[in-house]
Amino acid sequence: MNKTLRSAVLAIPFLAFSAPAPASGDLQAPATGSVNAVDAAKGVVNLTHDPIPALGWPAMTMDFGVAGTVDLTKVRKGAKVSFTVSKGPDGIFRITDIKPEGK
Ligand SMILES: [Cu+2]
Repeated sequence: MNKTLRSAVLAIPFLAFSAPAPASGDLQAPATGSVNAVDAAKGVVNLTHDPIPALGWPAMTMDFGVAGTVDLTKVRKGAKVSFTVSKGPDGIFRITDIKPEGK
């Protein structure tokens, strides 16, 4: 088998992996970032997050609202965190899980 043909054959299985579009209200993605500010009373956290490829988002600094189940009282300014961003049925992205990175 020549080199060009072999490359073509090896590439074929990857064509099967096109990501299915998630149902509305079902879109969520893992992310990491660092905490700039926390307002536990309002349920808002300001983060500088790394790129989120699953959402097509570049790295940026932004406010996130959190779901009612998220306890922000243990989230500290300056902490590196892992979190989950989920798109609600209202089309708004919120944090549904947040914890110190690596835990
Ligand atoms: Cu963002």
